[in-house]
Amino acid sequence: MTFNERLAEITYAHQALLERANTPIEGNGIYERYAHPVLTADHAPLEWRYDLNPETNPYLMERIGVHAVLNAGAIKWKGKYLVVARVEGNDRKSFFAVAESPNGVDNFKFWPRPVTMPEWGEPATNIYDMRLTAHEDGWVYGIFCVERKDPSAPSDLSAATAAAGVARTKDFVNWERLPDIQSRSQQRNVVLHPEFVDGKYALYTRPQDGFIDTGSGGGIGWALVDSMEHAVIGEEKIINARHYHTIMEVKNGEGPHPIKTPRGWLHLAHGVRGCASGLRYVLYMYMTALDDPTRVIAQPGGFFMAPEGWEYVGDVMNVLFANGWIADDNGKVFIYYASSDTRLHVATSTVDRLIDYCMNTPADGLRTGLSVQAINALIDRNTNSL
Ligand code: BGC
Ligand code: BMA
Repeated sequence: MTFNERLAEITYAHQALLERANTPIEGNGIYERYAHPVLTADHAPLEWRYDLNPETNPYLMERIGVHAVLNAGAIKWKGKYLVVARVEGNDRKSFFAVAESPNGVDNFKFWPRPVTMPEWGEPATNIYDMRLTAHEDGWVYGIFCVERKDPSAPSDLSAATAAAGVARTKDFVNWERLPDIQSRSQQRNVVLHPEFVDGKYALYTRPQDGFIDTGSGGGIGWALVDSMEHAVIGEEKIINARHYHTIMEVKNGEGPHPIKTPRGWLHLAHGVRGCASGLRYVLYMYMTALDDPTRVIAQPGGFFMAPEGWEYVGDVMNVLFANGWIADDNGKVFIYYASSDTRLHVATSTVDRLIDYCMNTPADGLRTGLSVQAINALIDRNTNSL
């Protein structure tokens, strides 16, 4: 095949992938999954991967491999559905890139260049999992994990530290980097609440003992800080704790910032448990009170979404992770979730259905006897209503 024939072929295939229509799949009534992922490694622009000059690349080989597109922050902006995805190269470095869609479910297209994130302090080895918040102060903030080699363990090549990086933008191209959030512990899942609380910025946190181990860090925390320009986490209150023999026995973390509804704040989070095949990441939901975002008012038992079918397979198996969702003015909700650290999907629902799910799904009784009791209570109601 000549250079030009090959170029025509890969250009055609890329275009066809980007324009592929997506269709919802009926499921459990709570949400719909979709036939295709919204972004994959193959969506990365050809200009990022190929040297398109026949002189310097006569075989038209890929020069820079993109391996995965996953965990994306999301926001509705100027009528478009925008995600700031974690893009991971074959070199295991991840970075951020903006992609936009006219309808939220297909035709996602990356902007011409990935985000050039300014450094702060010791340059990061890796950055990932951005949570976007259009704050009432007028800025759009991105808070993300900044991973660096652990300086206290120079000979352990896996020893790393995780901190929360902060940047803000008005156009998603130019980012103003602010100092990393100061915290007593390492932090990977920090999320900015969209409103001031008692005149302060409010953060969902996830204190952890080490880089991987959350240890004594009891769950999703909450902290108020005076400024995002030099945020310091002082007092941290655990608002959503982990429990033995639940879907979040080992770790949990806030997803995107919660959606404000008349009935309370709707939260999406991830829960992790350990099993023989490794860590299993699933998504779960809870609600907190409108006048007090730290007070849990509903928490359905078990997971909201777990890997299904081919979602189970990927670079890091058995993982669903979400750090972005969009609530439209008409109440439709677009949940952007990644499967197995490999590709990004969408699921849709509505604010009303998600509230119903949270308010009317039995809570986790934390033991098997109570699970059976909940089923019997449902059977009784169904029998009486016949
Ligand atoms: C990976 C993340 C992962 C974290 C903890 C990092 O090196 O890039 O995807 O969440 O380690 O396992
Ligand atoms: C981490 C997260 C994600 C990732 C997950 C599974 O803790 O921060 O980046 O999806 O593990 O590997």
